[in-house]
Order: sequence, then C-alpha cells, then structure tokens
Amino acid sequence: MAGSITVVVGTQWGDEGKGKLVDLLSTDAELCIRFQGGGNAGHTVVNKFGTFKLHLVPCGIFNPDCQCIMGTGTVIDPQDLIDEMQTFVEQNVSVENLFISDRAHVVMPYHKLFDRLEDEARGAYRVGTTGRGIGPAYTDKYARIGIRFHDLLHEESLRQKLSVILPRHNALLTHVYNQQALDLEQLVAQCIAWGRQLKPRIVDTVPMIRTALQSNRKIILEGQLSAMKDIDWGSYPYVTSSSPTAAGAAAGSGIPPRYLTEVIGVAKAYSTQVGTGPMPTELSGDEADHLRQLGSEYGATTGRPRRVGWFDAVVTRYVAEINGCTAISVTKMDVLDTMAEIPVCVAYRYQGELIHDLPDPQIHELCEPVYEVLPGWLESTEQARALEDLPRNARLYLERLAELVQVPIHSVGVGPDRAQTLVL
Ligand code: 2SA
Ligand code: GDP
Ligand code: MG
Repeated sequence: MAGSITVVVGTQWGDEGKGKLVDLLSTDAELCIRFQGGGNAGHTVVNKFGTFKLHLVPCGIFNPDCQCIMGTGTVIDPQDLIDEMQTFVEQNVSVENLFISDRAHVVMPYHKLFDRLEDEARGAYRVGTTGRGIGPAYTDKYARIGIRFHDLLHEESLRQKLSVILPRHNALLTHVYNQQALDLEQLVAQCIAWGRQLKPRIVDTVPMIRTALQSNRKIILEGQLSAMKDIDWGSYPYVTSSSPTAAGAAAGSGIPPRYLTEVIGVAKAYSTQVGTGPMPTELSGDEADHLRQLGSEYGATTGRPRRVGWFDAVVTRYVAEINGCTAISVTKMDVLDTMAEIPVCVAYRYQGELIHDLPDPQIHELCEPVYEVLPGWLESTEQARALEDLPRNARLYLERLAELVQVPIHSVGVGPDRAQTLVL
C-alpha cells in the first residue's frame, strides 16, 4: 500500500549535509517528517528561496505541496519554533503545511537551564551539548514527567501536572545549582499562550500518515546527527539523547518499519564533529584550520568551530551497517578540489593489532588511523552536473569510498546549492 519511503540519516557525527538532500528529495514528496531531536539541529538549505538554517522545521517546507510534520519523537521549544516560522514568512516561504505531533515533547525553560548546568557539572565527561535543552527534555520524557504538545491545549490538567513536576525541578535548581526557582503560574501562562498560537498545527499525525501511505506517494523521513551520536550506538556518553538511526525513524515518525523502502546515509567526503568524543582522523594546527576554512566548518546552531579530519571508512561502514543504508550520498567533494593527496582511513591500529570494526569509545579514543592515500584531482568540481563531468581522480575517490563502505553511491555534492547535487 505504501509508495517510496526514504529515510535520510547521517553517517559520521552530523552536519554531513542532510538538510540539503532532504530539500532536494522533498521537491516531489507528499510528506516530510522530522523524527527525533530538536533545536540542537542545524540543517542548511540553499535554494531559489535563499539560504536557511533550519533547526526545527523539516527541510521539505520549501515544497508547498509537501506536508511537514515535527514527529512524535521530537522535542521542541515552542518559542523557538514560533520564531523560526517567522523567519520563513519573512523570506516568503509558506509555513501553512507545518504540523506538530500532539505527542511531541515540549522543551521547557527549565530544560535549557539544566542542559547548561548539568553539562558544566560533568567536568571531564562534558559532552559539549548545544545547550538547547535536548538531554533534559528526553530525560523527563523517559521519566514520564514530560509535557507534550497536547498538554499546551488543556490549562487545568497542565497546571496539575506542572504543580507536581515543578517543585521537583525547583528543588534541584535552588539546592544543587544555586539558581532561582521558576514560578508555576508564569510557566502555565507561558505554555497556554504557546498552545493558543500553535493550536491549528498541533495534530494527531496518525490519520495524516494513513492518508499519505494510502496515496502511494513519496515520503521523506529526516534524521539529524548520526548513529555516532545515537544514545545506543554512538560514542556513549558523548552522544545526544535520541535515536538518529533508521530504526529511530520508524518509532519517531509513526511509519511502520516494514514500509521503509530506502535508507540514504549522507557522508561528507572528509570528517567533522562538534562536541566531545573519539575521532581518530582528527587534524590539528594549520592543517585543521585550512580544511575548516575550505569547508566553512562552523556549527549551524551554535557557531562553534567544528573539529575536522580525513574520511574515516571504519566509522561510515559501521554507521551504514547499523542503519541498513541502501545507498550513500557523498557531499562536499568540492571542498577537496585543491588537495594534491587525500588520506582515507581504512582501518585502525590498536596495541599493534589492525581493527576493522568500530571498538568501544574508550578504545576508539586510543586508535591510530591506518591511511590509504588517494591522489587528488586539483580541478574545480563546482560546475559539474553529472558524474561524467567529474575529473577521473574524483570518480576514483568516490568509487573507493563506496567500496570501503560497502554501499553504492546515490548522489554527490559539489556545492551548497540545491542544483549542486549530482544524482546518479
Ligand atoms: P545535544 O545538544 O544534547 O544534542 O548534544 C549532544 C551531542 O550531540 C552533538 N550535536 C551536534 N553535532 C553536530 N551538529 C549539531 N547541530 C549543529 C550544527 C551544532 C552546532 O548543525 O552545526 O551548531 O554546534 C549537533 N547538535 C548536537 C553535540 O555536539 C554533542 O556532542
Ligand atoms: P546537516 O546538519 O547534515 O544538514 O548539515 P549542516 O547544514 O549542518 O552542514 C553542512 C554544511 O555544508 C552546510 O553549510 C551546507 O550548506 C554545506 N553543504 C552541503 N553540501 C555541500 C556540498 O556538496 N558542498 C559544499 N561546499 N557545501 C555543502
Ligand atoms: Mg547540522
């Protein structure tokens, strides 16, 4: 009964260019659903409407015929969403088709406070979170004391819930973190105001998804970050608090797993990471600065400089396997245009032994990369619009990545614009 349902996931540590691919794939989609995470994400889209950094809104929003859903698995700060919607209106992009699952969780003001305070308190184990309240919001969700979007529409029951939840959070805020307590009535008033503003968009997504499945049309499920930041499969504890994998896509969107038809893993032609965690191919000094500058590698949400390094085939092969990727989309090939030689990590060395599978993060931290050095192409690829337009060494580089990751290539990015994607 279902048409094509494509999951887009990251295959490194996030920021591979998922937003750009979701924008492109959504041009003829019926539905685009964000299935996890929240305002920590920064998905950059460059198309005929301008340049956008989407934090909450799904990247299908540029297609007026595509309905966009903030899925049940997401956590959303309502004020940030309202502000983000306004930026679209200002750039003449309609947000009429934007919906929020009534089961999605609300990032409350105390979650943002806790995010900062708790990450600082972790000392040497600091995760380097974005401070957007993600971890504390999911903590409350799983502790079964979360506030859902449905709650924003029901003042009395919301007040009852918060009158139980808030004293517990206030005790932590005042006694452990020496902060001011939050006021119950102010919080209720704020929540009800958000509810009033967002009411037409807060929906039960089950009938919407049923209709889309029955229509036999294209559905895109948009993931953020990557399995390397997944709560189960990532470099724990240096992870986010949700499941950015294809398995998480089913749970967080409400699409039954047996209907997923394609899983495209997005892989940057080199590596980047923000936040703490092992990264064996990480560069330092001038070499790092040079690659960071070439790729404009700064956080799309926080502006933090991203850590940069060479492509790590051990990581991407592992992530592709965990997700069951049917293909990979290799992005930012153009960033390597001026490199005479390009090292690719094909395995690790740990205590004299060669390792091909991803080890535990504590061992991963101590792994040395084993490089194969591939020749660069020393030519601009930005104007290429088909695989045949790419220089021979660029094609050989792509072939080698596909061989190492053991997944065929779906598309290749040669620039940030929607038009700069070569679909194979
Ligand atoms: P959090 O805030 O609790 O999810 O942080 C936990 C870890 O997840 C990492 N993380 C990210 N990694 C890459 N990109 C992200 N989005 C922004 C971007 C990041 C930015 O698109 O550039 O602007 O800094 C993102 N969000 C979370 C985070 O670094 C922690 O390692
Ligand atoms: P996401 O979180 O996976 O959506 O990725 P981000 O938007 O955080 O980071 C990717 C960055 O690379 C953005 O600035 C994109 O505009 C840019 N980008 C995406 N694909 C390409 C590409 O093929 N070439 C170049 N030069 N930039 C790209
Ligand atoms: Mg990003």
